[in-house]
Amino acid sequence: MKRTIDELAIFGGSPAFKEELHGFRPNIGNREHFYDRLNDILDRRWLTNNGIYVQEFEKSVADMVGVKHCIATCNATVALEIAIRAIGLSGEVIIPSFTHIATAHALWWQQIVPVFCDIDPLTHNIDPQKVEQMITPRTTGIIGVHLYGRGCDVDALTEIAHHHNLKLLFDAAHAFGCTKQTQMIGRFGNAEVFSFHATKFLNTFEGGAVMTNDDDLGKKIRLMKNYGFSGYDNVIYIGTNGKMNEVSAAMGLTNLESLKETIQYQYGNYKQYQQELEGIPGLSLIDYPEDERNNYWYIILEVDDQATNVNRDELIEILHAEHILARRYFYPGCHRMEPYRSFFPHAGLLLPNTERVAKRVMSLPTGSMIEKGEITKICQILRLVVENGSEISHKMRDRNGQEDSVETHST
Ligand code: T4K
Repeated sequence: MKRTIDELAIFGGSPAFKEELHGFRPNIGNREHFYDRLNDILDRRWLTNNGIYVQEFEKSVADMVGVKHCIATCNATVALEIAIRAIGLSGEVIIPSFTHIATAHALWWQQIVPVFCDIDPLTHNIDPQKVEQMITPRTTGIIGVHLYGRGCDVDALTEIAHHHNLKLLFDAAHAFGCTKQTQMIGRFGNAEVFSFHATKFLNTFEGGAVMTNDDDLGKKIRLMKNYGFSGYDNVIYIGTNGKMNEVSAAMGLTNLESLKETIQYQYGNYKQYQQELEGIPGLSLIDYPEDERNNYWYIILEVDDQATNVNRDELIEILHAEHILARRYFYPGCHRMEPYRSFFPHAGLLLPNTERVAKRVMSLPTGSMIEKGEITKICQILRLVVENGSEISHKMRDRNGQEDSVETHST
């Protein structure tokens, strides 16, 4: 355990972890079950194109969520692109800027303008009151994002969509296994999209799915993910190759078997972080309402640098030096990334909460690979740093100043 700031790796001490502690080590279920499925896939020589494992995976997910149609895809970005097209979005679509760039790119990729909306500073989810202000005659829809698996204000967004005759889609990339109040996420809007990427709570290596209760839409999306083929030689829509393969589905089915244990483990990590960080001034964990189900996959720390005296970026630098790979999800906000930054250079003026939150949050390492003792070590470092915030911050700024001047002299 480090007791003084001179022991911190940033000031020359040895790193707290020999190897880098990654944030999102994939959850991997029972290997024997996975190998059995893999062998079966190889024996049967059916690797993709709506194989039996994809069909079983789709049925399992649909049953679990309680939705009529689950259309598995190769990833969530393509699932979003297909859903956006199938629903008929065009012109402008309102989305939060505080999300992964995939939400915005899925629109722009098909010449639809993402109109960035501010977030609620408490939940970090899109603020429905601000949505109303962003509607123009060109607006055709809204994409809500259930950030960190915490459901956004579905009721308010549904009402706005109804009132203005807009389509409503949800990016539920983080929210598999979560509820909004008592309802499983995946059931809302015209459609919802899950991600099953390796770094997600439930993974299929790469993968995603569109969920919908609309029979016609479900049918259309199913055709669109297979180039629009309806029968061997008949294409009836524009389409793409968005198919999930059999190995991915086998991984998904295997991981579904241990979903309960995975959530329990995650919940344990979250509770441990919560307890061990308690009372550290200026550090607060995003909490998940106890009356809603969450997968607890994201441990999000908010840093109030007025109280900690070190800012979020300095904290990240300190943690990285200790080989703790905390991440700034989702800094700096989509509006500050290309091509949006160039097209809408002043978008930030309407996004004060996004700008502020994006500078304050970080995601801490978790997952089934992390041990209790490792979480304790991370929390001890955070406590040591905050207890000595001013001194550390001065030391880092002096050091950075010196490095700058060395660079200036040598150029
Ligand atoms: N919408 C939202 C709101 C999203 O967050 C995302 C994706 C999407 C849509 C699009 O979904 P997909 O099309 O990807 O299905 C990662 C993921 O690639 C991305 O899926 C995810 N969100 C985003 C939040 O995180 P990166 O670029 O930050 O990942 P990377 O490679 O830096 O990995 C993160 C950590 O996980 C590292 O510490 C390494 C570790 N890791 C990663 C992989 C891939 C492992 O330990 N093993 C692995 O196999 O984007």
